[in-house]
Amino acid sequence: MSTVIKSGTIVTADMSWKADVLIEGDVIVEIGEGLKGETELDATGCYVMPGGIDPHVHLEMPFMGTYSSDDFESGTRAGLAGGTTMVVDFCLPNPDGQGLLDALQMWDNKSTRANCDYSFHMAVTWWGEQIFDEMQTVVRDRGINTFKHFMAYKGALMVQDDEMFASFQRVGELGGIAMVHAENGDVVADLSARLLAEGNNGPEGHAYSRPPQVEGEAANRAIMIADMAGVPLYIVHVSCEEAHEAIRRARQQGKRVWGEPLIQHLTLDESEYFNQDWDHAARRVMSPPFRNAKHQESLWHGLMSGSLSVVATDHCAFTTDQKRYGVGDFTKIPNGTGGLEDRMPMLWTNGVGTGRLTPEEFVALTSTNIAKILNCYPRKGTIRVGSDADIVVWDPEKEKTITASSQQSAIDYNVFEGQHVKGLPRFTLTRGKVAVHDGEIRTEEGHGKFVKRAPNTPVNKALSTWKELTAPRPVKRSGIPASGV
Ligand code: DUC
Ligand code: ZN
Ligand code: ZN
Ligand code: ZN
Repeated sequence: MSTVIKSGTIVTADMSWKADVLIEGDVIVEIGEGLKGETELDATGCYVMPGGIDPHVHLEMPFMGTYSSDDFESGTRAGLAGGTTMVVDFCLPNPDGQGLLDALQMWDNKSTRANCDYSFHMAVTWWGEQIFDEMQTVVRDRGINTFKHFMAYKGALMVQDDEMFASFQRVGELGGIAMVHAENGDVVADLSARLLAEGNNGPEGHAYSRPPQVEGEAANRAIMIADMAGVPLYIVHVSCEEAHEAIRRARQQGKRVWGEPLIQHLTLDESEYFNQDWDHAARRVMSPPFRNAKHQESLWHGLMSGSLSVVATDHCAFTTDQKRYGVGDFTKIPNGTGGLEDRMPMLWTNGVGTGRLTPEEFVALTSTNIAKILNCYPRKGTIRVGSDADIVVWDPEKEKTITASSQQSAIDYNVFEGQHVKGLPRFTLTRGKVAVHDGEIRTEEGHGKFVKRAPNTPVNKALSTWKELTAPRPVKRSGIPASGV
């Protein structure tokens, strides 16, 4: 079965050119002029881009006393509707001692319903010999090379610095990448308790309890710990200048550190929490919270200058009823917002449409960069012969107003409600199968396959202080440390 995408402009992270794309089965077999196939998709006036990769989603995740409401079926359907053809979900072992392999079994079961390809990151939610041992199996046998650590959610998912340091060293040894949710969980817990004691129990308390400093401090700490452990570091949901500044500095110092802002933080601000009705604000409660215009500008500049590498969603959707678990206590509002269907159109509209980003940069930020970081490039993340035919045919003239009533996600609202977007998929293909055909959804439950990702070899220790740390130490005289030690 062959399909040809005719008369479009191919856009990769490198360049754009006019050509047809011929697909046989799952893969791209030819790129050139005048190609023929059994099925023809007309891409006149459109860009032909690698499908989006969303490296940060939580589908059917047990969290804060409930489960996130989009599962692998509705979540990947939403992604495909918006031009995303691969998602990476976080496998979260129960911190009460569940092993990594047991947790993976649960994630394997849930993910069989995926409409598009997917992979997992592994979360390290507690530390012990079992975790140390199983990490090797996770990397070598299961093809998962990324390990996430929560520096927040005290008493639940949070790990301590000594655990993080031990885990980071192990990840480095195995050729993996450490990831962090960077927020100082101790400070958040203290501020939350104080706010509640003062009677500030509404959703705006959530924003007050997580100021930019808690994120900047944790991002800095994670960078320094990663440096000492000799492991590359990926910081998820970077929302503020303080964390961005730490990432910029680290990168300038030659450290392998990447930052991932979310489309929500780029386009929605803290006014969503203040002087709003309870439901409106609670539906937007996520961690980190939305920030002010100064922070948003910093994030955009990071994308434009290359100090921030990837735009994701942290898609973690809860219904209004679920959000209402937190009436009277904002710390019980399930944290999370949706975005899978809207990431690509919102970034195109607010990035390319405003002249901040070129189409090539858009491709890099939504697909190519993360495929390279996660080690699934060029199978994913580009348009080239031999690559999987995960493709979005993007119509820059197609417009809509985002509204919950026509979305794929299973929840009853949309945080982007009323936003006008220009730039939408005409066709989305997942490994050669047309999943979106001119507005019509033709997804196939179970079509998605797990994407294995090999560790990075040789293990990357290109970190600034690594050599200093391992160099012979200066001799101590009469118990007084030599200066500089
Ligand atoms: N933040 C959220 O808002 N939801 C899921 C987990 C997270 O870190
Ligand atoms: Zn997080
Ligand atoms: Zn600017
Ligand atoms: Zn997350």
